[in-house]
Amino acid sequence: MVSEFKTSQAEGFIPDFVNTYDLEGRAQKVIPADAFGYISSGAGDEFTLTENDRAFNHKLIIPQVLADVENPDTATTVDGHTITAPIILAPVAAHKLANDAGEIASAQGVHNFNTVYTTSSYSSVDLPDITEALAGSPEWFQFYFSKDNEINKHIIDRVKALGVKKIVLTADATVGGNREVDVRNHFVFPVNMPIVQEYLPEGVGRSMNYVYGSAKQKLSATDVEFIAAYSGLPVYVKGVQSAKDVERSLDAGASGIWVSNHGGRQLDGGPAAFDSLQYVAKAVNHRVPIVYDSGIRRGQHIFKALASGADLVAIGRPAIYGLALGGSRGVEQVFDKLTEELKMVMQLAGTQTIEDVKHYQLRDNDFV
Ligand code: PYR
Repeated sequence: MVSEFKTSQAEGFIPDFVNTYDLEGRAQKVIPADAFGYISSGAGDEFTLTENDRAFNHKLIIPQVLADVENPDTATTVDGHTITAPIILAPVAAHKLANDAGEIASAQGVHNFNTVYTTSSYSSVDLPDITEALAGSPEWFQFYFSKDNEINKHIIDRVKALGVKKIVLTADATVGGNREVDVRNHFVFPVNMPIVQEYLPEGVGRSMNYVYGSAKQKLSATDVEFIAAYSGLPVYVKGVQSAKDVERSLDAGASGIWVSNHGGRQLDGGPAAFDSLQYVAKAVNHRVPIVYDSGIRRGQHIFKALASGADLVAIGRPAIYGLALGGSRGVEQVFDKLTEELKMVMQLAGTQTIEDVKHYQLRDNDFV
């Protein structure tokens, strides 16, 4: 058994918050070392994790002057709901690792900012409490699929009853990546995962590999078809980085594609997700919306992702560091900071609206 777990209880705006990169070192001081290692690290040599950040330099935003732009508008529409900016919360396991208030505080922060919250199957708070804290803001549900379809049906019944708008099938984590930091730290979850308790009755004291091993390994197009047919909800496939997986997903009835390499936590040695985005966008060819995550730390990253084919970007670690340092206010502040940066980039790039950003032509960087 794990000994009693004590983490941050912070609630309130984070002082001297300059950019999201600064938050990691500060969060490290308030999150227990093994939990911080789990959140922050990537797989193997962390090549892919590092590339996620570097790859944004492969494309350049050329300033547009005399562009007749003032006070750019970052708002966009999702699920018939106008959100403050095209930045949503990615699914992240066990927010209680970062703050005692866990997903409740994250959901409140997301609601206060006004965007979409993606509930992780491995949340440390149960579904109704997250939905209540969201107070009507759009909620998507990220599925880690059970091997048992009766359990899957029950989970779908629960999320549908709560009014969840979309189901996101994470398909790139059928086993854990090579999380060497967790191995060195002997990391096990000190908190439960109530949403999946039917297939993971005792989450406390379990390693990430054990948790992944409890879910389904042999995912295929049939699983996408099953979720779409049983739920009647739009299904997004998350972890797509190739044209082949775009076709498999769309043929199976997916309503959206989520480009991600899981924040560099899964297949080390793979491409930066941003480098994959252009191939995926070409293959999707505007047939369905694209969500992008992995490495978003700056407003300019958001601009580049939108100009490369994404409709929305999702953030994980920066929001979790905000949660650790400032609870719901910290989460809100991270979204606010990225929006403020995006707005500044939009002005300097001569783009008034998010649609303008999506039509903006980035220049290839021939110098890297
Ligand atoms: C992760 O640790 O990356 C999960 O998605 C659970």
